[in-house]
Amino acid sequence: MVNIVLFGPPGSGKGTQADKLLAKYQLVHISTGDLLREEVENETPLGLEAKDFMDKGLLVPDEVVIGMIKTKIEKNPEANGFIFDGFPRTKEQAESLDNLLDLKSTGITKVLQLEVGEEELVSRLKSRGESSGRSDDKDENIIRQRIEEYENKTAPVAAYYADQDKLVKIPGEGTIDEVFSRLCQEMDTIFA
Ligand code: B4P
Repeated sequence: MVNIVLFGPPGSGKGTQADKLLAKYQLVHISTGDLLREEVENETPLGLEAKDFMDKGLLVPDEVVIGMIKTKIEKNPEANGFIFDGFPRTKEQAESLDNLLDLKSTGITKVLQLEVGEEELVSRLKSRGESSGRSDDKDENIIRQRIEEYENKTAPVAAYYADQDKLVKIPGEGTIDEVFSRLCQEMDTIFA
């Protein structure tokens, strides 16, 4: 199996690039952001709990997110591999993911970290907020809170994967197609 983590701050292009990578490499996409938004839309107990955190720009508690990932992995027993988008976001999530993949005798192949400057992140998310209806993209203070949450809790996860020699940094600025072609260069080294 080939299991990829798309890593980076909010607005760095994870969701955008995951969609393009799936089409090319036939992997199963797991986005915790999408899964959480689905729960919120369906007003499930999990969604109602998550909404409070998301609307404030905070991470949803680990146990909630890890449970969702476990279910999604179990629902795809025939997958050739997964693209994890927006997960893991804490060291505890990273360790749990290793344990879940270990049960399938597999592990993370590579972590692709998209690097984008803060002002570019804010500008992308604000412009998505004008059309997407996403409550966490509308207010600049919430956007900056999400970036701060990333710096404090998520950025340290990069060191966890760097220690395992799995982290590759990719410049995330430029057009969507330019970033995609940089990601494909890395993906092609795996599938070569
Ligand atoms: P996510 O859904 O993961 O949201 P995101 O990080 O903001 O989005 P993403 O990074 O995928 O968007 P993209 O850059 O593609 O999380 C939302 C919330 O859910 C979190 O704040 C948290 O509360 C919760 N959550 C999710 N996962 C969690 C976890 N594991 N643990 C705890 N809580 C969790 O797109 C942004 C915009 O940029 C788009 O409009 C796009 O078109 C544009 N764009 C992309 N690439 C571009 C480029 N190269 N040039 C110009 N614009 C570009």
